Amino acid sequence: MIIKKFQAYNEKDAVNMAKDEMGNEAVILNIKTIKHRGFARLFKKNIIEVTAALEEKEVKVEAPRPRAIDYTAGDMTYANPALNKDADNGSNIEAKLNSLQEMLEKQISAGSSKNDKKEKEAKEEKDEEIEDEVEDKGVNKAFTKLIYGKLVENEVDENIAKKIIEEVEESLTSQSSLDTYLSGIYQKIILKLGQAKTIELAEGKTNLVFFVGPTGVGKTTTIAKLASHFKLDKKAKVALITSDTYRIAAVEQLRTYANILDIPMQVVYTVEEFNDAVEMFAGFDLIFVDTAGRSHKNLEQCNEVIHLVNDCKIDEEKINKQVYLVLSTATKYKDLLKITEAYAGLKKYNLVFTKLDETTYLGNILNIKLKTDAPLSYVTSGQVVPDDISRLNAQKVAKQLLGGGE
Ligand SMILES: Nc1nc2c(ncn2[C@@H]2O[C@H](COP(=O)(O)OP(=O)(O)OP(=O)(O)O)[C@@H](O)[C@H]2O)c(=O)[nH]1
Ligand SMILES: [Mg+2]
Repeated sequence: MIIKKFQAYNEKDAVNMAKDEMGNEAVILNIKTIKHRGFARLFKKNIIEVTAALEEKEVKVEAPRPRAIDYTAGDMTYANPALNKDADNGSNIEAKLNSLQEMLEKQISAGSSKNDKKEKEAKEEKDEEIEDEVEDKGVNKAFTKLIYGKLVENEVDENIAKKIIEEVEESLTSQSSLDTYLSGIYQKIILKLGQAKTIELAEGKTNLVFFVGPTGVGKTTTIAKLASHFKLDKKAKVALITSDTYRIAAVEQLRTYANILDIPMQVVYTVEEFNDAVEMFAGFDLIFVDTAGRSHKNLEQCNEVIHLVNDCKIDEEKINKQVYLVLSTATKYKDLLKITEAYAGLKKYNLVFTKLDETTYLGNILNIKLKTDAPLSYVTSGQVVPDDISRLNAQKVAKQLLGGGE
């Protein structure tokens, strides 16, 4: 993994610097505000430091791989008493996870390459500290089991949890410390979650944004939240189209939001009417398309939505089509798998996860991201329009999956 830091006066510039240098695949591991101390803080702006990482194609194995892990065995002790010294119990791991941020920063500063002389010296000091730790510790089986247990408890698929652990262990030496190990797992999860891809206004083009998915997951509410954000905060020219004509209440629900936000709305029954509506809204920045919720058990109904998305007539020079598959975090993993299968006909889509306020276990976000390879985008965590929505924060999700953070 390549880790680099970028500093700017605001988060956006720092993230852009990271992307310019490391490419779009770079994933943000950490965002830190560096405040000036003393008198300087009165007239100097704070600096935002972004730490970005990039997965290397080939994983270097520095040492022979540790023994295969028995994830289920109850035995937590080693014959060698020196290893037992570090065999964490539940409360110890909680403490480590709670100080994950601090620990991570230490690991990142030790691992990232810097030219600055002073920073080089500081790095060497840190390296020594870490080497000391490495010497008197050692990743042990009990710790591995606890990490695995945490991930599975948070509903990460067992095979995915095993894979993450194995991949991290491949890059460790048998002498690596628990802190190195834990931050390796944390960083690996962030890399697997990937960079969230959200709506970006494109100059001179209309973003045509479809929201599709099962019944009642929050498609219409999510559209209302985003429409409000883009209209009020970004001053964008926004329009709505709904093809959900199966329930009168559905049209009325969207019309209510359209009226409050003073946004034009068109109801369409066929693909032809849809094409006309898009033409009518030519020159708008954003057109949100609400679709009828479809059960994955009724493939014919799912295919109707897929047909609209795939077969509508789009002038690619003027229109940037994006599709968001909306899923609820409260849905069971097996059902989520079936849902993504039912919507597989969508050629390209991003994932929105709703109702994070209704569950503590976020494993499905990682599971479905890895199963579909579709980028994650927004998460919603309540019914309030427009507040309860945000860009998915991979650091937050990773911490939660490891049992730390909120
Ligand atoms: N707790 C919680 N409820 C939400 C969230 N998002 C939406 N809801 C609620 O979920 C219910 C369904 O939301 P809708 O936006 O109508 O869902 P939909 O996907 O458009 O539903 P259909 O059009 O019937 O398929 C409403 O009561 C929303 O207020 C969320 O993030 N958390
Ligand atoms: Mg709806």
